[in-house]
Amino acid sequence: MSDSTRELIEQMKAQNPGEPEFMQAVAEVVESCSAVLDRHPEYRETRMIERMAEPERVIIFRVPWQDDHGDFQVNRGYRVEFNSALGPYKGGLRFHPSVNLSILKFLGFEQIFKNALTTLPMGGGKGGSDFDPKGKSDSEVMRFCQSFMTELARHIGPDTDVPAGDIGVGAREIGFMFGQYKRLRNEFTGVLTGKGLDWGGSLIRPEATGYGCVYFAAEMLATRNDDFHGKTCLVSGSGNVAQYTIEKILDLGGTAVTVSDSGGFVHDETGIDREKLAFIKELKNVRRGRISEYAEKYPSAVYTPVDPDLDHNPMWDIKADCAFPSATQNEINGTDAANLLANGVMLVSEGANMPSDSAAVDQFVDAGILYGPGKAANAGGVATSGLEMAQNSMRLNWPRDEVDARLQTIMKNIHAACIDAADEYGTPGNYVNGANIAGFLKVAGAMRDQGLV
Ligand code: NDP
Ligand code: 2IT
Repeated sequence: MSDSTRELIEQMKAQNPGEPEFMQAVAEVVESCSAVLDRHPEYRETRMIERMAEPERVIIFRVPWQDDHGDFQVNRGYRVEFNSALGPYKGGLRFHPSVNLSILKFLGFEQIFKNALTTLPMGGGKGGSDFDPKGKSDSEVMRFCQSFMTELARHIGPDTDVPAGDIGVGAREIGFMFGQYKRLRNEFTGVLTGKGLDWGGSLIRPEATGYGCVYFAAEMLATRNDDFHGKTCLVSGSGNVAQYTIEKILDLGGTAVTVSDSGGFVHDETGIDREKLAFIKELKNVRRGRISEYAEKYPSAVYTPVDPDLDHNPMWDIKADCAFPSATQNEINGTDAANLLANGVMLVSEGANMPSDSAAVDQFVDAGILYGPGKAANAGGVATSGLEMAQNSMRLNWPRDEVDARLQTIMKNIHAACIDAADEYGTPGNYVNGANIAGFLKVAGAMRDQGLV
């Protein structure tokens, strides 16, 4: 790392104290783009990186609601409107007790580059709350969502800022928030994506992140004349992204052998087939149960609860060919990465956002495996949100095959853009540099054209 890059990172750290996740995401982009700044000194002179790392606007608000006992509750709501150079702010809402400003700023920052890579006209944003939907009744979730939207509604709109789902926000929450927005505004518009199919949603949006992540992985494998047939895959998480990752791995001839939640992981050596996947979907989406139930139902599986005293996750120490982290940030640390590599993993495709910490990323890149960072590999979700916005604007619904074909083309193009940028800047095969540079160049060009705003 050059002195000027190190200085820039240190200066930004000083400006953002107590925001480790945000600084982790920024430092990676700054490092990747140092070669771009050398070639484009005008971007250094116009402080392009510093401007990109400052959100255009951060909204923080009180979310009061009443639980089923009639007790008063209060949570904190956020929307980080990070960058609108390419289009309306676009990005998900996360409801999880761990949510804080650092996490939402890292997610919003990565979203800028991810959305640029999709080639669709979307800026970057992210939001959410420290509300925990776990253990809450449907009525409690509805009252929370209505209160959250009562404030958020004044800041968003179909041409301003278009939120969607993320951890803890799925079809149910999007429905409650959409209903409240419509009531407040007296407008039926595409203000949220991930809507129900009968009221403005797009086919393939629920599947898109997982499917897209596997399409991206298939593109990476194709660079080595390889494919999914016979590949054993580790998948973490058991939510939206994990479920459709497992489904597409099956479609393409591979086998997923793990699935997890915050309580622990399940290892099913015999593979998660379609019947078992249907059980996971029903368990997680309908009954909202724990993944340990999988091992109670299927004797071929072994459940291992999380051990907080371990410095690594034993799930990443299972022999496999590919890994699809699909739960949350920093779920793979340096020890996990070393275990994956020692066991012969040759591909990591990130369904989650920033699931590998920086020590893990360095090891994957140094080892020269096929490593697809989240902002490229999981861009299929937001890309299909962009397709939902397009359909809403036209007041049309495209058929399933058409949306899926567009998603596949977008993932292919993102893969090609990463490869081209990595080649162009002298680090062939480095998808981290490729994604960061290709995304940066597009956003920087738009910011340059639009002047100092
Ligand atoms: P879901 O809420 O549907 O599922 C999240 C899964 O991850 C659950 O199994 C959950 O377990 C687990 N998980 C969440 N937080 C933690 C944690 N702190 N420790 C351990 N496990 C955890 O969310 P999604 O599937 O939508 O999101 C998963 C990841 O994919 C996130 O990183 C998200 O940002 C990213 N992503 C999502 C997109 C989308 O379209 N939904 C698009 C692009 C990226 P438990 O139920 O026990 O909490
Ligand atoms: O991280 C992400 O890209 C998402 N959670 C999806 C965002 C979106 O607007 O569909």
